[in-house]
Amino acid sequence: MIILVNKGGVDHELVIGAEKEIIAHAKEMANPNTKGHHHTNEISAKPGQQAELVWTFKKPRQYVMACFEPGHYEAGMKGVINIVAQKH
Ligand SMILES: [Cu+2]
Repeated sequence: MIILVNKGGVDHELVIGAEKEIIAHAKEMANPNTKGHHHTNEISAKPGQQAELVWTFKKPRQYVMACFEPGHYEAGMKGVINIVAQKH
């Protein structure tokens, strides 16, 4: 489980997935013709609040978590999660 704690003064979100996919989704959401919709791979928190996301990493690969509030991703609000296969 991932807990997003917003200690800042503006809204933030956390979207998780393969980088290409979440960037494509961010562009889609930035289009004013797109009706708001919610995905299971994203949570958001207002200032002083927190949100929880339960996420299962299905395969070993690199995932990215990022915030797509306007300008945030561009400002570097992202992190990389490397999932590696378990060795037996
Ligand atoms: Cu943000």
